[in-house]
Amino acid sequence: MLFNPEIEQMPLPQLRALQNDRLKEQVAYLHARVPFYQRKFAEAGIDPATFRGLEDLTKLGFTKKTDFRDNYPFGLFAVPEAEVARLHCSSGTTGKATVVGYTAGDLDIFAEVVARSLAAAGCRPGMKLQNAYGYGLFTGGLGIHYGAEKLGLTVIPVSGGSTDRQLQLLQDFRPEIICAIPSYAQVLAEEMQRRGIAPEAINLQLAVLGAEPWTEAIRQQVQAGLHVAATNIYGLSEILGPGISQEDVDERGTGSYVWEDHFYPEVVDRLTGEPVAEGELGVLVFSTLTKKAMPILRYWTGDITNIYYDHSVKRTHVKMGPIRGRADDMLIIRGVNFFPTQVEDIISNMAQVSPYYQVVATRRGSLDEVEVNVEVAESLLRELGLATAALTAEHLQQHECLRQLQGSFAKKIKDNIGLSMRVNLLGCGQLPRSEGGKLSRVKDLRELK
Ligand code: ADP
Ligand code: K
Repeated sequence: MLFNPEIEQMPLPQLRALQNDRLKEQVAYLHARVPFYQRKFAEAGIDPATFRGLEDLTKLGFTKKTDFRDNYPFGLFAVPEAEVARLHCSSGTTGKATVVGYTAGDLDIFAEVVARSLAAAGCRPGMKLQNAYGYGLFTGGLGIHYGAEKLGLTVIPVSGGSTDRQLQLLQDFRPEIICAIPSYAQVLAEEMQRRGIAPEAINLQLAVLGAEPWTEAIRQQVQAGLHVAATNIYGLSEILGPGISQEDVDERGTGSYVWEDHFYPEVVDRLTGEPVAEGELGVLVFSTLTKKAMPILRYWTGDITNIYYDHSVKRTHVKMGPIRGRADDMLIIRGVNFFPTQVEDIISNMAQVSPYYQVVATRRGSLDEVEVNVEVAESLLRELGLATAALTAEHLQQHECLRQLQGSFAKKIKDNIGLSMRVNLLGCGQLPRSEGGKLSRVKDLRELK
């Protein structure tokens, strides 16, 4: 079933013309309303009166995450605050950094593209969907929610976590669909097996998974464990939220359709910023074509992937491959975006620790874990008579102040970043430096990649 066959099967020349018209409109709209883009257009020599559309788009520089931070909170909005119907933040950012807004019309489009996505995933009106995406400032929960309602599904808004409750509802309410981050779907599958719940005891048929990278191996595991067909949903807050692209249930493994009538994709070289040939890997860049509260042009997602037309008979829209990595040091931990510099910001406000730290991500079972190794400030170690020692569990036992430091640091991380991390305190020079005295701040030891 196609939710919007007219659009999803629109012949490419017609789709291109539609994108072109919409882009021209978006440029004129931004030019009239948003100083940030007025400046960017002036720098690029773009004048709405002569702008030809898609062919002129590459003249414009990229919009980056730092532009959101610099214009915090509402500097990129194109409508008065009173016309903003909802605000969200990108996951992993508490308050500052990435705020996004939607008009009532934007929310309709959000629901439309999620409804399209769920239909492509195999969902049909009348089915029940257990939504294990997090509800709140994060776009995932509510984004899926309203799209599911628009498609005519019954939504069970359980949100993330509490595995006991998830498993109970799967057995009692018997939903056909689960939406979750892939690693959490793995947890549910493992828990079912551990508790001896047969896949037949639940009624799942479909899993719609996204918000973090995943692999074919994970797909196989989830499909076998939950007795489902599992498809990929992709998105990001700066452009909208989940529902920017979606895999078709009958075309699993061939890429996810990008809803090109609303989001114009480009893939560019990570170093030069130049567009690459169709199918080549590079950084994914999006321009919104219809947004009103916060239209964004040429947003540098940092996600590495490729886009290509595979001439499927089902839809005309372009497909994107799985996300292969990041062009920056962002980590995605249990679906939550996390930059190691967020730890650095906390450290720079704590006198008792040194600037030498390292973030180590591992995957235990199917869930990501993060440890922060940090060297204690030399002054504090001197005070304790430990300046030359490698810190051990015994030292922590002897010195209450070290235990307190460990606890308060972990709490600051949890409060500011929203993720629980284990903190390990080290002595001076205990972290390995490379030749220039430099330390690699991030070690991603997770298998996936
Ligand atoms: P979301 O709620 O869709 O995760 P965020 O703005 O919190 O939105 O995070 C967006 C980022 O999450 C993307 O830029 C990408 O790195 C990652 N992401 C989202 N969906 C997927 C997916 N299906 N596969 C891989 N990475 C994804
Ligand atoms: K994410």
